[in-house]
Amino acid sequence: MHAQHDRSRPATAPSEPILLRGDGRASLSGAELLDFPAEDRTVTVACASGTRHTATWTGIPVFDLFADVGLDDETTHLVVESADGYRVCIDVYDALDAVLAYARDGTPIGEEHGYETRFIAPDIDGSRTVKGVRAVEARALDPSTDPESLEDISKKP
Ligand SMILES: Nc1nc2c(c(=O)[nH]1)N[C@H]1C(S)=C(S)[C@@H](COP(=O)(O)O)O[C@H]1N2
Ligand SMILES: [Mo]
Repeated sequence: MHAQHDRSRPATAPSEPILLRGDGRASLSGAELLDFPAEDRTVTVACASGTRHTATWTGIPVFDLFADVGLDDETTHLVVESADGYRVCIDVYDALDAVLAYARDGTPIGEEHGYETRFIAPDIDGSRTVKGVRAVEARALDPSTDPESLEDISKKP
């Protein structure tokens, strides 16, 4: 599950940058994303409606993305947002194995779907595997803050 990605496999760079907010801010272009070592995760995406499918996703361990931006020790959650406003809030422990994926079963996601990147983690609900990631923000939430109050997981048109 944590096998290092075979770098000889062709990869297409996502066309949109990913915005990071931690101690600092950064915007990583698709080309810069491909410079990070990638890993594979075989994950079953399961929806409350009953749909499930398993695939091997290739991407960058999410916390590696924050190497230059810096991450507060107090970080409790990652808020992951797509361009259309779909937004989830993930406990950092559930995000430890997460990747920002750009390929699915060896094919760039954008070649087969209407989005190019996906937030994938083994232990989160399918509804929280965000398609078309635009931004990842580290948050230190007060225990009185309901993480779900930061989410918008209503279906987008
Ligand atoms: N940006 C975005 N990501 C999203 C959604 C969405 O509406 N917008 N739907 C979620 C839900 S509810 C599920 S179950 C899965 C469905 O993924 P699939 O199309 O690969 O089965 O994507 C999730 N990611
Ligand atoms: Mo879903």
